Amino acid sequence: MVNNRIALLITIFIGFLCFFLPARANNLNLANGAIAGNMVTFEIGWENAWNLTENSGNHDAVWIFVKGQTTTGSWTHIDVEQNSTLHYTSSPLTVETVTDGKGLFLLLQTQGYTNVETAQVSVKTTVNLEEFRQIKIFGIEMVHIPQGPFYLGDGASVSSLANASGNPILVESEQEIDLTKIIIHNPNSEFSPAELPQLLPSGFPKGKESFYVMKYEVSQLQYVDFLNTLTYTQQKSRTSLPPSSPKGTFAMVNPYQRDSLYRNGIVILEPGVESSKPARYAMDYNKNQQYNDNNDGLHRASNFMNWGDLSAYLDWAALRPITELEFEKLSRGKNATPIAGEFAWGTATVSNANNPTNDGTIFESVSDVPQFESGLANHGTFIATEGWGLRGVLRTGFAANENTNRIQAGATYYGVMEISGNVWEQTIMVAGGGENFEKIFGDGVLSENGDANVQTWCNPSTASGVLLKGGGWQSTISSVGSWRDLAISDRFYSHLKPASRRNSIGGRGGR
Ligand SMILES: [Ca+2]
Ligand SMILES: [Ca+2]
Ligand SMILES: [Ca+2]
Repeated sequence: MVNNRIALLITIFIGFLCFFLPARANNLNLANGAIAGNMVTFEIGWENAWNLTENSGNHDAVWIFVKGQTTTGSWTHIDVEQNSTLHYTSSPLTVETVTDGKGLFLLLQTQGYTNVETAQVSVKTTVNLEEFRQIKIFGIEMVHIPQGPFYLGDGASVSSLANASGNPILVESEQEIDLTKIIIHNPNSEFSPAELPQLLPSGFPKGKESFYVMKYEVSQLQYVDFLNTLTYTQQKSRTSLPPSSPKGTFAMVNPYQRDSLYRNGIVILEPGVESSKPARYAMDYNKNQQYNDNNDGLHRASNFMNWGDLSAYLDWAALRPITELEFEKLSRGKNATPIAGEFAWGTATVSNANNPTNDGTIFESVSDVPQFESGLANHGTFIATEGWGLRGVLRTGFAANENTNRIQAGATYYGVMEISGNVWEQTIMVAGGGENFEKIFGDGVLSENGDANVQTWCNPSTASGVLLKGGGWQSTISSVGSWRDLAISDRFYSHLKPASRRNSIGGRGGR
C-alpha cells in the first residue's frame, strides 16, 4: 500500500512538503486543490514565513509551478499568467509573478515572522485545465538573496579565488571581470586546479544582483515527484537502475553495490515497460514494502545525483543552477568581512551531526549538541574507530528548531540550510566553460532522453564547468588552508567533473 501524503481531489493531486526554518519549525502544506477552467485553487499552510525587508533583512517564499497530464498520459509544464492581478491570495500572502510565466512566488505581504495557518490561493494558468487527466501543483521553498556587494574568497581556503595579493575580492557589479587580475590562492597541490580563463563575461551571474535560492537541498521526495512526471526513456537517464526493475528496487544506488544505500530510500513502486509505460517511484527506506511511510526518510537530501540529474531537475522545475559567486554571497552575506576557513554559519568551527533521532521521520534530527560558536553539520570524521560518521544523508533542515540561532542551525547569513555538509552542492564555476553560463531559466521541459536543454548551461553529460561546493556527509575537516570541504570558499575539487553519481552529491538551484 501507499501511505500517500498527497491529497487527492477529483483530478488534482496536490503535493505535500514539510520543511524547517533556521529559527523555528516550519511546515509547508499544499492542500484541497480544485480546478475550474484556467483557474487552479488550493490552500497553503506555511509556518514561520518571514519578511524582514523593511528591517534590512530578506524574505522567504514558495516557488509554485503547475504540471498537467494530457490524455495521452504524458506530463507537460503549464504556464501561468504574468499579470499578477489575475491571481488571488488571501491575507497575509502576496503573489510575485515572473516574466516567463513558468510559475510564481508566494511570499508574505506583512513584515516579520508569521504562521500562515491556511491561506487561499488561486492561480490563473494560460490553458483550460479541464482538458487534462490530472493536475499537480508543486511548491519549493526559496530564500530571497538581496542585491548588494559581497566578498569572494576568504584568503585561505584551497584554490580559493583572490586578488593579486591573495586577499578576498569585493564584487560590486555584474559587469565583466578581468580574470587576469584574479589568482587561484593556495592552489591544490594534489590535483591541478581548473585554469581561469581571461574574462568572466557580464552575462555570468555574479551575485551582486538579487536572486532566489532553494532553502534546502533537493529532497528524496522531491526527486521522486520529479521522476513520476517523466517518460520511461527520461527516467532511464535520471536513475541508476532500469525503470523496468522489479518493485522495491532501490533506483538511485550504485548498481554494483545495491545494499549500500547511504540513507537513500528511492524505490520502484510499479515497474515500467521499456518505451511504452513509465515506472512509478516512491520511498521505502525501511524496506517494509509500505511505501512513503512516515519513517521512510522522505525529506532527507537526495544523494547519488550527478550533474545531469540536478540540471534536469532544475530545468523541469523552471529554475536554474547557481554560480560559485552566488554560493559565496548567499552564505556570507553582503559586505561581510570573510573569516579564514569559515563555514556557512559564519565561523570556522563545526560540530559533527552523527547520531540521528526520530530517524527517517519529518522530525529527523540528531542528539549531538553543537559546541560554542560551532554550527551543526553532517560531515565525516578522521577518527578511524568512528568510521566515517553517519555514512549517509540527513533530513534537510535537521538542525533547526524553535530554539536554535543561525550558528546552531548551521544556516547561512540569509537562512539557507545545509550549505555546508550533508550533500555536496553543484555550482557553476568561473572556469572550464562554466564562465559562459548565463541567467537563463529552465522552461519545464526536458529533452526526449531526459536531459536539461537550456542554452549556456553546462553539458549534462560531461559536467565540464561544474564546481562541487560545501562538502558532504563524508567530508573530513582539517586545519584552515588544508582539507576543509565545508569551507564556503574552498574549491579543492575544481578539477573534478561530477558526471557520475556519487553517494554524497546532490544540490539545489535558484532563480
Ligand atoms: Ca516503508
Ligand atoms: Ca550541502
Ligand atoms: Ca528545457
